[in-house]
This record gives sequence, C-alpha cells and structure tokens, in this order.
Amino acid sequence: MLPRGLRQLSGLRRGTSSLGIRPPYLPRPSQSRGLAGTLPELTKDRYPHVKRGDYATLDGNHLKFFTGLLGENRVLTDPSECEGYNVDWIKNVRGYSQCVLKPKTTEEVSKILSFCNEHRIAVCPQGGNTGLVGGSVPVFDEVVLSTALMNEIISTDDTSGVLVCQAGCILETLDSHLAPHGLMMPLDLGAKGSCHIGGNVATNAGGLRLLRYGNLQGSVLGLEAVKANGEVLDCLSTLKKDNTGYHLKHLFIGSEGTLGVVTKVAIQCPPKPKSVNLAFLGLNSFDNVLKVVKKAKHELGEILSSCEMMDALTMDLVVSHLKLKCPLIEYPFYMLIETQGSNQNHDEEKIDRFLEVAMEEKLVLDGTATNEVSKMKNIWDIRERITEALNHDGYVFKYDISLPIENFYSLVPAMAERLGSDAKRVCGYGHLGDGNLHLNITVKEFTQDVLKKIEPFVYEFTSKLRGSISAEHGIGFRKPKYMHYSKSPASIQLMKQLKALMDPRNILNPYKVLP
Ligand code: FAD
Ligand code: 2HG
Ligand code: ZN
Repeated sequence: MLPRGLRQLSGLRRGTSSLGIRPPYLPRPSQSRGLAGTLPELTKDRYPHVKRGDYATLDGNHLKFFTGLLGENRVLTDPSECEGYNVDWIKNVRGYSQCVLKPKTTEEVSKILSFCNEHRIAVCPQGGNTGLVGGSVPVFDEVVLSTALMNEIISTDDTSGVLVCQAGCILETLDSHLAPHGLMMPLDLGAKGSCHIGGNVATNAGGLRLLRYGNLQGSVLGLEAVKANGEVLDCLSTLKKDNTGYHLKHLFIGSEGTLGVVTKVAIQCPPKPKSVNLAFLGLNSFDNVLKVVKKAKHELGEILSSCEMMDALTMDLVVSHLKLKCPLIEYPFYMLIETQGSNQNHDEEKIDRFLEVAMEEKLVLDGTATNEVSKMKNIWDIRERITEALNHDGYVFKYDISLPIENFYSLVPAMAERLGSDAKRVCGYGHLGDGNLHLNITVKEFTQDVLKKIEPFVYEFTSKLRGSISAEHGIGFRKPKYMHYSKSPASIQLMKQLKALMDPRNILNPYKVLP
C-alpha cells in the first residue's frame, strides 16, 4: 500500500495538469533576443588578455576559393547572417567572424581545412552552437565551419543497433529516426532539439542517462575526422570490439574541435525500453537526498536509468520564468528518478515499493510517479529547461563540476555565503547519480568584481575535494587557464604535444581548451 502523499500525487497519472511544452528547437542566440543591444560584449573586449594569433585576415581571394568550392549560398558573409554563429547560446561570449562555411561532405571539409592550413586561416568548428563553455563560437574573426548541412543518416542496423551518420545530424532527429527500429540514442540532453551528434562527440556530452548508458567514449564505436591539414582519418569502425593498436577515436571524443573536425560517427544504440516510469520527489535535506540515491541504486538496480536533483531556488527559476508548474509544494530539494525496462508490471511494482519504503522512512516527504508519456514529459521539462530559465534571470556564471557524492552539494551554500548580495541567485542541480553538480550563479550584469569573487575560488574548492572542474561541458574558451586544477602538468604537457602533432599551425579552434 502506498503512503497517502504518494498515492494522492500519483493521481497525476490520470490527472489533466499541463505543465508546459519545451520548444522542439532551441533558438539561436540572435533569434531568441535578436537585438544588438542585448548581445554580450565582444570577447576581445571582455577578455583583453587574450590576444589574436598571427593568422591571416580573410581577403577576397580566400572568399573566392570558398565560394568556388561551396557556391555562394553556402558561404555566409552578411553580418546579420553571421551574427547567430558568433554568439554562444548563453550569451557569454561573442566573436566577429565575417565568414561562415557550410560544407555538405567530408571532401569539402577536407578541402576547406587544407586551404586554411596552407593560408593560416583560423577555423572554429561549430555544430548546433549549444555548448556552454564558449568553445563553439569564434573569439576573434576565425572562420566558422558549420556542420549544419552535414545531416545525412548513412545506415541503421536493427540487429547490432549501430547507427552511422554525418556529424551534423541533430540528436533529436536521430532519436526519432531510431524509434521505428526499436532503438534509441544512448544520450539525451535538454539541447537535443538543436545539438548535433558531432558536437556531442566533440564535447563528450553526458546528459540525463549517462548513469545507465555510459558516456560517448563507450558508445561511439568509430568516427571519421578531418585533420587540420585536410587529411581524412577513417576510424569509422562499427565493431564493438577492436583492439588493433591505439584507439584513435578517443583523441577526438571530447577534443572540442581542437584536434580535427568530426565528419561521421558510428554509434551503438540501445533498444528503446518497453516500460518507462518517472518519479518526482520532495525532500527536506541533502542528507536524505544521499540516502535516496543510494537506495535507488540498490533497490532499482538494473532498471534505474536516471537520477537527477535540483534545489528549491532552481525550481523557483523554471516556475517564475517559464511558468512551468511544480507538481509538489515547496521543498528544499527535489529528485527525479527514472526507470527503463522491459516489463511494465515488474518495473512499476519495483519503483512503487522503493518509493513506499523511502516515504515510510521519511526520506522522501512527498512525491508523484507516472508512466504516462505526456506527464513524464511535463516533469522532464522542469529539469531540461533549467538552462533556458537561467538565461531569463540575468547574466549567468555557469560551473559544471564533478564532486565526490558526499560533497556533491557543499559548494552551493559555500558560494552563496561568499557572494552574499552580490549574486541574484546561487543554485545547484544536476546529474546526482553521476556526481555531476551544475552550479549556476546569476547576477544583474557581468562585472569583473563578481567574477574575481567566484574564480578561482570555485576551482580551488573543487580541487581540494579532488573533483573535476569540468564534468561534461568541456573546457572551451572559459576554462583553459584553470585546467591545472584538475590535470597534472605532465598531462597538460602531453595534450600540448598532441595538439602540436595534429595541428602544427594551430588553426583549429585556437584560444580554446589548452592553457
Ligand atoms: P557546439 O556547441 O556547436 O560545439 C561545442 C564544441 O564542439 C565546440 O568546441 C566546437 O568547436 C566543437 N565541435 C562541434 N561540432 C564539431 C565537429 N563536428 N567536429 C569537431 N568539433 C566540433 N552537455 C552535456 O554534456 N550534458 C547535458 O545534459 C547538457 N545539457 C544541455 C542543455 C542545454 C539546454 C544546453 C543549451 C546545452 C547543454 N549541454 C549539455 C551542453 C552540450 O555541450 C551541448 O549541448 C552539446 O553536446 C554540444 O553540441 P553542439 O552540436 O551544439 O556543439
Ligand atoms: C544540464 O544538465 C546541462 O541541464 C546544462 O548540462 C547545465 O545549464 C547548466 O548549467
Ligand atoms: Zn548536465
């Protein structure tokens, strides 16, 4: 028998509440708020210590080559058309590239890079431009190489579950394509309607179900990439097992466009689950959050597919800015626990029993569980649209930290106390099951003073706890100088050597990743 609170709220299964719809595609920055007045300061002005490298400035001859190769329609030079490619999604950084190239094939990417390498033209590879560390847009006038038109699905194997596609395929499109095959993409994230699989691979994106399906280093079986000099590297294996020499694909997974341009991906896709359940819970302390995550791992075992948390201030963000409805009254913490399996009765029984005990033990104060698609979507919207809600709250300082689970939340109150009234909001949420905290601080507007109060404190705090300063978003433009908080000098040195080997003229995404 379910305790009263849960049973009452699990009535949501049959209820009619509508909590809002996530737009299928995230708007490009310039479309979302469109006006020059709301654009961020140019990166070169906000970060004057970063100096433009000794690269060629684009001239008529360069443009003539590009239009000869791609045709005029796939070479954007009109400033208003280039604007969206110059600003990142959270409007933290802005470059001033005057040229966006839109190849359709690997051969075109190869010719572009070979030309840029020869003429020392800096290139910024860009997928869906949803990256959160400023890696996807130019810092100065780098040419943008967009994968938007590289969106062909090459093959889908129902038996092995292997999908092969071009790098510019949108994650959600791939997932919809796989559904009739009884398969799904092994990763899911709030940006799925815009981000490209090539961008996901380049950032080694984590997302909402990494806990269950692992990271892309495991599920990407092979890839094709173009090196800085235009050479095509065919590592597009579709084999699950292949130990012939070094695993070169791993050089590109998480390399954030600095070692090559990913052009094709072969990815292992798991079967689409026949049964999905989602519980949304209210808790009164982080101690209890920890007890519940442990219990969920043990009791739900193989069917646990996601374990996320958010604090009250985060919930307030989506309620006040996006007008989404919280299905529970206010609690200091909320958790989302999802199961995916193959037998609805079995899974429902298991999750109901788990929730029943958690409530009897007073670990969970209230909750709702559902298996209805529309209601699960409403609950997931609350979680997936937090980044969008943050954008409405002011300028956002965004941190993506891995911490030992017992210290998962400790940074949030420490930062709130440190900033006091300097911050509008200091909130914490994230992939609890993976120990990945998203700390977000909003302020009315960017100032160097607040930045100095936050950094390097946030990285020192993380390093002392032996955490990682980037759990899943990457290093991009925002964090290179802090890499040493998570990586040894020898590791950084080897990364620099690899970069010099693969991109000796440093044309690929300069100013990013490496200190
Ligand atoms: P972009 O933003 O265009 O590029 C990201 C980086 O990859 C850049 O350095 C770029 O140069 C490089 N790059 C892009 N394409 C290529 C290519 N083909 N070859 C080489 N380099 C390339 N991340 C997570 O890990 N987990 C999440 O849960 C998550 N949720 C998000 C939710 C929202 C609402 C948003 C806006 C972002 C979220 N992110 C998340 C950030 C995440 O990194 C991206 O959404 C995604 O992986 C980036 O894909 P993209 O195609 O937009 O890449
Ligand atoms: C998420 O998990 C993304 O929603 C974005 O990684 C996190 O906006 C953020 O801080
Ligand atoms: Zn995340």
